[in-house]
Amino acid sequence: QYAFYQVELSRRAEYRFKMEQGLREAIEKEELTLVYQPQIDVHTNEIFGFEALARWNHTSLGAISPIEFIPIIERIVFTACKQAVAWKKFNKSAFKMSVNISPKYFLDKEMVPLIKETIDVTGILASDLVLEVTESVVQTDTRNLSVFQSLKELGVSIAIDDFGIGYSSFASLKHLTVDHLKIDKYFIDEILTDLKVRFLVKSMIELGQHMEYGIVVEGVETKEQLVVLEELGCEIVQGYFFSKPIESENVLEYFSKIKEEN
Ligand code: G
Ligand code: MN
Repeated sequence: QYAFYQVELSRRAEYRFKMEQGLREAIEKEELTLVYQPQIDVHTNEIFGFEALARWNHTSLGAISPIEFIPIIERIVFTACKQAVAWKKFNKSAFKMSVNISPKYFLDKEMVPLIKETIDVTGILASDLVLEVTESVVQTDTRNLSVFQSLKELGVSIAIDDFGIGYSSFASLKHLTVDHLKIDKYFIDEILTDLKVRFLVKSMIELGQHMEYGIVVEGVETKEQLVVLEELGCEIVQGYFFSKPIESENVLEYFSKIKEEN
């Protein structure tokens, strides 16, 4: 009998083990934090919502995005909703809270019940919760379709994250009920220098408008990019030009600042 020892495989398994163990400890020690990046409505200059982003600084693995680890996703969704409800008491006017849901979790049997429980326990308005999913789950796989259906029954909003860079199946957009498209930063990076990119963004915005999806543009870093995006009819913008992700204790201050500006 022969056995092949694959160094790369065991290294990956070891990394995974180390990371999951670290994440468990991080939850216990509460080293894992959420930061919130504002999304601005360019027509009214008001806050459309926030995207909750997890930050975890591991001593030996560095800054890691922990979104693949299911107990972490559950924790993130719960915390983000609880925060949204608390901030809404202060802010009065409505805003949305977006959380990233990994494709792996999207098909986990615990996902829909957990989202339902989170809405019930935190009291967030279902439509104020936006689940961001990447294009890979927007396919006409029957399992995905039934999850989309259940989420729609709960009343939560769904955004297609990183739109345009993955497998965009236009056919599946025909079957699925989506609320927002998030146009990926990849396009915004070149919107000033590449006319083709500008046409692509224009087309995505028009597609969204015809389908009655909200359009969120990610990764806007400069005034010049914003000017072009406004010309193209873009509605909601997220990016360093407006704000980097903010720590939770500074969010109320941010609400006040925006109110003063308007
Ligand atoms: O689409 P996704 O959820 O993967 O993107 C969120 C990530 O993009 C976050 O890590 C956030 O910090 C980052 N991000 C948001 N706006 C900007 C920006 O304007 N510039 C850059 N470089 N990164 C951004
Ligand atoms: Mn996202």
